[in-house]
Amino acid sequence: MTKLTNHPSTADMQASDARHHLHPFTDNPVINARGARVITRAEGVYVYDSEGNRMLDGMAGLWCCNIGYGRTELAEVAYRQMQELPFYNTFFMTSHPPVIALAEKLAELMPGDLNRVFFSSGGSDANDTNIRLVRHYWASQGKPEKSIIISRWNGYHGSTMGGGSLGGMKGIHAQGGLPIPDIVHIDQPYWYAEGGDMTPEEFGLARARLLEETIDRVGEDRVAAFIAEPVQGAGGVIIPPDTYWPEIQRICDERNILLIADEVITAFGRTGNWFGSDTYNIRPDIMTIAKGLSSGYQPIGGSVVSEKVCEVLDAGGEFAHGYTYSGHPVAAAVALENLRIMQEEKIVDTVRDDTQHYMAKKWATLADHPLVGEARIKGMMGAIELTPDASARAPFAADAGTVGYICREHCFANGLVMRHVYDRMIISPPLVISHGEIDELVEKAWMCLDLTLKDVKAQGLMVAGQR
Ligand code: PXG
Repeated sequence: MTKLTNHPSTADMQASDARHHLHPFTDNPVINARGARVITRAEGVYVYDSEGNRMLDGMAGLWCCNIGYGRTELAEVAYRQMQELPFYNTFFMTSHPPVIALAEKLAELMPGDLNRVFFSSGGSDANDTNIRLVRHYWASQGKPEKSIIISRWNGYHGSTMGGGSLGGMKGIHAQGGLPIPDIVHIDQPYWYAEGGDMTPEEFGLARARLLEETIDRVGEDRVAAFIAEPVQGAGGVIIPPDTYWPEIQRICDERNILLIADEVITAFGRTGNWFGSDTYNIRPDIMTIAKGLSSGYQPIGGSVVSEKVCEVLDAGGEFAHGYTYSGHPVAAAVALENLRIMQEEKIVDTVRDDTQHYMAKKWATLADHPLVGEARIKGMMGAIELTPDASARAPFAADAGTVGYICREHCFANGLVMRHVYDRMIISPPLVISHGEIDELVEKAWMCLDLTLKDVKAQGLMVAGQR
């Protein structure tokens, strides 16, 4: 069999990529001028590019490859499923064995009575489902005016019209007529940058109470739901103070609104338990899932819905919504196999009892680096804040992201995939990462911080600016 890795030269692929491929969230002229890095294969926690460079993948692809690369069991399941039933839909009174088995498995793993799943191909379209679903939930109870969804600035919920509207990324809102009507954003629980003189505990409460104040301001009879990530991922691994989620839960319990936990990143072990909702004691009415559901081996996501919500939906007749690939049989079979491996190999238990503690200890050492203002981590998602003045938690005077980009480039050049969100460096490695690989990750991170500091000093960028 010809190996897929027998590819054209890097230069030829880069030229073709520049000519024909529009990349997501990428400045196309910039990537075209320098040429994309072409990733050709992966094994365990490492990815390899077309030049043969090996990199420790500190991002698990894009927060998704939880069981690591190269699991042939998943490939075999996909192969068998494609031969038996490569596609059938789940519309119009039909179903098939893989989707039935996967929905049942998810109901078993989920907290509370999140027992039924509406499938999608990813997180954005699952959140679009959520918008329509919660509005339909209230409308079918005679309350169509309960349509506002409250979310947070710097939250990320995808980039479709709905997902991008729920998210609080100003760059996304600026393009294409977003946000859609009846989405209201409140401030995030980002203590490092926005907490000022408050303690993290005081700040967590203050930011949670913005939800209560906003419900009061717009009127409870107008609010359908609150949506949030247990830990913000794409926003820069914003770990809320411990006071935040209990207060949010209290407010949602006291008010007649639904709570949607967007666990596209935090589900399936990322925060040290099966779900971020377990870690923070959140009782969502709906949970968004994707990414780790199949460890990224197949595109699949979903909205997992509580019995309370399902009862109303059932009484409301047909929900006029669905995607051709809702519950795709190959994706469902692969997701099921991924969950089987995670359970049988006790991957989440190992993170909870062992790896996350080792990682936390090692990650914390980065706080001693002169360029680092804070090193924070929850389970297996972490961030370091780059700063010219740690004691003041100061940002750089240079444009946000200038220093983070320098650091990211050093990481890539030195065999470590660590992303930057402005001047925060973030990691979310495969959950199967070993102690030795964690040592390598942290050693490389330190070395790249040294290289960055040298550049930043040479370029006169070690200057504090204003928030
Ligand atoms: N919700 C959350 C919490 C996410 O992290 C989505 C929804 C959307 O999922 P899809 O499958 O439609 O992409 C996500 C996706 C980044 C980055 O820059 C993060 C995501 C996607 C792309 C880039 O960290 N998260």
